[in-house]
Amino acid sequence: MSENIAMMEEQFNRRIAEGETIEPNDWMPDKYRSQLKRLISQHAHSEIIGMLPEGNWITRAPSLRRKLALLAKVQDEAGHGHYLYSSAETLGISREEMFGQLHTGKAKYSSIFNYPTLAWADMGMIGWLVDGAAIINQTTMAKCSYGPYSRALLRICKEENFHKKQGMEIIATLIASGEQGKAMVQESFNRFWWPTLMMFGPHDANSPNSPDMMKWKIKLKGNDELRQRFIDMTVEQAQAWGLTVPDPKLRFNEQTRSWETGEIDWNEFNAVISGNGPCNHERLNVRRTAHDQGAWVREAARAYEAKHRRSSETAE
Ligand code: FAQ
Repeated sequence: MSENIAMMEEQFNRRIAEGETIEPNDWMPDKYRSQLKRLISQHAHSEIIGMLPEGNWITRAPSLRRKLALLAKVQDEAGHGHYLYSSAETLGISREEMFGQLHTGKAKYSSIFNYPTLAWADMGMIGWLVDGAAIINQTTMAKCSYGPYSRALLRICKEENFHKKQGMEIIATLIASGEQGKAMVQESFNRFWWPTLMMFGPHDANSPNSPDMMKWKIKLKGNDELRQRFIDMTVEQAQAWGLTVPDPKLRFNEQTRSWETGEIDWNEFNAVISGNGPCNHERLNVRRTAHDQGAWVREAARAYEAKHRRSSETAE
């Protein structure tokens, strides 16, 4: 490392330690930049692929009110994808490059969206559990060191809060409808509980990205601490609804005042994140097809932009 770079890095680390925000034109170490590109683009892909499991139920929502709410939620996820892709672009990566990484399987997206949505109760479960987990992770990261990501997350979290309440309302309504509705919720809970715990990533000891990310305050808390926060909050909500957490090893530790769970099936997690989960192929195929079918829109947008550029140049 040249002396000059070493000095810049020292100054950068000092800025981070003092809680300053890093902005796109500031100097940053290459690895800080590449970690952010990876993290933010994966998050953007998660929002876009995350539209698919819920999109599946728009035509089958049980009432007009539910259909409107679900449509609005899925549109919000598209909006989150756009803020996040824009935020990643500030680091010098183009949208086309990010899409290429998604479509070739080079970039990851959240494991949770590779599970099917088999029942209407799953729409409640996604709001309650998946948005609930996303909020815990993202409200913490909203205080991260990179300005454009932190600002995008502030807005995203406000909308995710709405999404969570929408999901909880679906669940409360199904439970209040009687035994059949409650059984539908329990069945969905049984399928979503473990995959939701996997959203927080591997244990800290097996998380290769955490040391750099925490040193640079991209991540402010480890995967295990955030997962535990989610478990403690959610187990009590499940109990209040009379639901059973599908984990025979679940027990309350009086000393730590928190809930201990059985072990996550890491073989399943590894299979899902390496492309072999229940819906990986289907999700990517839908996404690639949508991208191909949208080629004419991108072409028209480019032609429109070029025409306007030419006419403003002529006017000058
Ligand atoms: N799924 O070293 P770590 C949402 C990968 S948005 C897939 O611990 P890191 C909104 C990881 O990438 C949900 N891959 O990684 C919504 C790495 O592989 P790589 C998405 C995972 O980055 C709601 C390897 O394993 N949220 O839900 C997963 O330090 C409803 C080693 O892991 C975000 O993206 C996983 N679960 O920590 C939308 C938030 N976990 O890249 C629609 C931002 C780990 O080296 C409907 N992301 N991997 O090849 C994060 O906070 C972090 O990326 C973690 C992982 C915590 C997910």
